[in-house]
Amino acid sequence: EQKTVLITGASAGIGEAIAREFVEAAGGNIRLVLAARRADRLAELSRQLKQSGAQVHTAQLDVSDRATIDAFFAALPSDYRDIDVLVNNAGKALGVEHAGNIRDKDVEEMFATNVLGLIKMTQTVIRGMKERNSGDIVQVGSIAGIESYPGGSIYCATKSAVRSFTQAIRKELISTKIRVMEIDPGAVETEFSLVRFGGDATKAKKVYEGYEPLKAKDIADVVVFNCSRRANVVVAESVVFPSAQAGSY
Ligand code: NJP
Repeated sequence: EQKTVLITGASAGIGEAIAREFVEAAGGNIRLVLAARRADRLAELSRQLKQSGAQVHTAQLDVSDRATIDAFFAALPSDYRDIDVLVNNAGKALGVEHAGNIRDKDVEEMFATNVLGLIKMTQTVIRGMKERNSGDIVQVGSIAGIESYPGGSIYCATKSAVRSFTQAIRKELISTKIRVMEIDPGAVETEFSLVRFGGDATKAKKVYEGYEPLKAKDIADVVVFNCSRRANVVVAESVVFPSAQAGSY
């Protein structure tokens, strides 16, 4: 059966790896909706995935601009509208300042992207899933949502908000065939740190000094595995981090 998978933040890192992994696992028999702000990156990824047989719709979407999310869904081609799997992956941390020093703008951007955008995407997709009584929702959270750390106050708060929201909707949907899953990565080598340090590659690299971070594919493997369990099995939360980080969890 051909599934339609919608992934936010598909232009890089974990989202891109999840897209590749879904296509590989389905042997190309899949429809993907790839959304992010960088349309050029999505176009290149789409070109590659189509070569593997996937049908791909790309859409420029800034999830932090909630007013545009309805228009994004309205513009989906008809055969991409019944979303079987939603992967809410778009997200970011900005800075490592103590709470009093974090700029309002960064607080707002983190909440708008990681929380408000994710909520609106989920609410919209749930409506169709309820009508069809099927679907998988995958939230990309973080170990930061389980255990807070200095310098991460706002980011941690956004990810624990994701976790609370996700737990509640899992319970709300308990009598349906909609599965609600969360994956909480530890350190993964993507553009995440580069974004966090405003493009400063030297600072971004220092984050991983002394240990080997995960690859985006390590997370993508788990997401696709979880979604491919038989319908009665819900892997509610997967916490996945590099072994050297285990002691800090
Ligand atoms: O980061 P990165 P990851 N609207 O920067 C997109 C979580 N996580 O893959 O819009 C729509 O390589 C951006 O695309 P673009 C993390 O919190 C990570 O590591 O074109 N999309 C890009 O595709 C996040 O939730 C680590 O710039 C927006 C993608 O998001 C998820 O993993 C640890 C957007 C980010 O790719 C993926 O992050 C952890 C917007 N407003 C949790 N803003 C880690 N890497 O160590 C950004 O615990 N994007």
